Amino acid sequence: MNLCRFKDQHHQARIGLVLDASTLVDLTPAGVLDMQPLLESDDPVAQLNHIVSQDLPRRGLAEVRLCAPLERQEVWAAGVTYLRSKAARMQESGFSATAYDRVYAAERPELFFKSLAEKVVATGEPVGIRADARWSVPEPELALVLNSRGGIVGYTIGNDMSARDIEGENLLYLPQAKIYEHSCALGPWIRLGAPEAAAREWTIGLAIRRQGQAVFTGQTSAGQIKRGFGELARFLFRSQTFPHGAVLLTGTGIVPPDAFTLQAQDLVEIEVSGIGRLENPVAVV
Ligand code: DO4
Ligand code: MG
Repeated sequence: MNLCRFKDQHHQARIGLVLDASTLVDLTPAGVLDMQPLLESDDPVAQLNHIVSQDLPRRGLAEVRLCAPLERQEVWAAGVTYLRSKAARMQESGFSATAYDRVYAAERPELFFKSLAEKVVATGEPVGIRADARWSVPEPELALVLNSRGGIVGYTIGNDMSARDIEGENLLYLPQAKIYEHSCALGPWIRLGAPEAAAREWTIGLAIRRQGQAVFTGQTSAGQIKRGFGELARFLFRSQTFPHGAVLLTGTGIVPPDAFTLQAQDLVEIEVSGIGRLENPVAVV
């Protein structure tokens, strides 16, 4: 079951349920004006099944603009959860290489703040590459949608855009490598009702297109993530509260070769088999 936020022709944000590749049900007439009460409920899927048994208006997906599927949640990210990410970062970072090695093996995961909800870009909107970076990459990641109790209520797709040269120059520059204008994309919607074991079977694919040609493609599986999803969520909620819930990216397992950097007007496509596709053009910010 896929829950989305969308804007109609009057630019009003609404909540919908995506039925198939071309149709959604508008939940507004059933009184669903925000996602949060659903995400906070004990069984959002049962509630939604009940709601859609009413006769609600349907809309073509092509007629609406999808918004990023979050409201007031903070977005956080886990790092170095795949061997591929550890190896690439050790390679780029010289004197701080051992930090990545140690955090991969440590009990405590790397978790960092990524974005405020209002700064997240939706599918179709541009993701940014920093004007002062020379080496920029997308990071395609499975994202956990967490309620205020730290429970995993769903999944979406995340792009943790990163400036590898800035991170590699000095690990203390990580916030500048990771947090800047349009550096986080989420979408296209939230997949509800999938247990972790099913989500770990999903494949994650990345394609980067330049003038219509694929200049990089890669694939991994969510099953390669070293840590349990519950483990990541529990660390995030240690000594911290999230009254509106949180979104937690789970790390990247796909890293383009070192000679590759994104350029303005590239198109980044991230596909997660159990969710859908997040697509964003690239712009310099
Ligand atoms: O350690 C720096 C960031 C790691 C990261 O974003 C990832 O592995 O996805
Ligand atoms: Mg990342």
